[in-house]
Amino acid sequence: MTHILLLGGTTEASQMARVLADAGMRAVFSYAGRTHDPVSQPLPLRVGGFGGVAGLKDYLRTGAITHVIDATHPFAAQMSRNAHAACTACGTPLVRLERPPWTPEPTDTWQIVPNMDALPNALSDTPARVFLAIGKQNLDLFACKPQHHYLLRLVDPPTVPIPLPHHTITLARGPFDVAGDTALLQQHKITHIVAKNAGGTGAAAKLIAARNLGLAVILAQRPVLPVVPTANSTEDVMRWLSHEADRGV
Ligand code: 3Y8
Ligand code: NAP
Repeated sequence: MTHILLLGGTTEASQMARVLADAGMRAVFSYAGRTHDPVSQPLPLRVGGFGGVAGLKDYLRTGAITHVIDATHPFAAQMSRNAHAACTACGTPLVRLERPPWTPEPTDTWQIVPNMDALPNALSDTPARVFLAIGKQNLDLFACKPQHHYLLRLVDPPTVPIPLPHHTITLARGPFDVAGDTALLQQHKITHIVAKNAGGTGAAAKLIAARNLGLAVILAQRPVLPVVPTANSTEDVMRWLSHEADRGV
């Protein structure tokens, strides 16, 4: 009896949940519980960590999970690594639903750095007005560059002090659009965009707005993830599921 664990938290995960629900497939949608009021899903929900690899293995076994779809964000590297380790240990088929990274247009002069830690040093020392569109989990990286004014876009109000002396907070949950992001960048007189190369459509608007306004863009490359079967669309995932079914999984 098929029972799918869908690791969520992205636009693609929500699209996948809709496809699985419409196909009448038995599945559970998993959130980490990072936000107060996540978008509802057309599948049964579970919220919170599993308790590392061991906890996830227990969940796979006790939940009689037959397949795992990792549709987490490309920067949710720990979850993806844990999913690979637990599924390998349990012999549970795993597929990662991923979206391609953003690529610059010929006229773009994006600065690409290898990882999140390299982002602050990509900023010059001259005070700038930076749209720091990385959420709230890595803001401390920028404490070494207090001279800039940072515009922070958060899903929920911060629960701890922000380690940046000059900052403005805007609360919003994507997906975002070009008109809104253009207005935001102009309103705050932004000179630089700093972000993760998340890919996808939900957060691309800021890059298009930056291109239109001629602003500097600094992007962190994605972490390296374990090699697992991958899918670039919900259709690919459904084909993978039927192929696994043909194999008797
Ligand atoms: C909890 C679920 C959907 C999914 C929507 C996507 C699009 C909008 C763009 C900017 C960048 C950022 C952030 C972002 C985007 C989508 C997608 C995406 C970036 C929600 C969600 C959860 C989270 C967690 C949250 C992180 C934060 C990152 C904000 C829901 C809305 C910056 C990533 O407060 C916190 O602790 C937030 C933490 C991880 C990164 C960070 O380090 O702060 N996402 N985002 C998921 C869970 O609990 O499992 O609340 O509804 C989902 C979405 N966020 O179904 O429509 O697919 O990428 N999310 C980044 O790209 O850098 C915003 O502002 O331009
Ligand atoms: P992470 O650093 O890769 O994972 C840290 C721990 O959080 C995991 O080991 C796991 O805890 C728990 N976790 C993560 N995703 C989970 C999920 N979908 N279901 C259950 N537990 C989960 O994760 P993250 O970067 O904080 O991302 C958390 C969530 O936000 C994910 O759903 C991700 O898709 C979403 N998201 C992240 C970003 C981003 O920029 N990182 C952007 C958009 C959306 P245990 O070890 O206890 O199992």
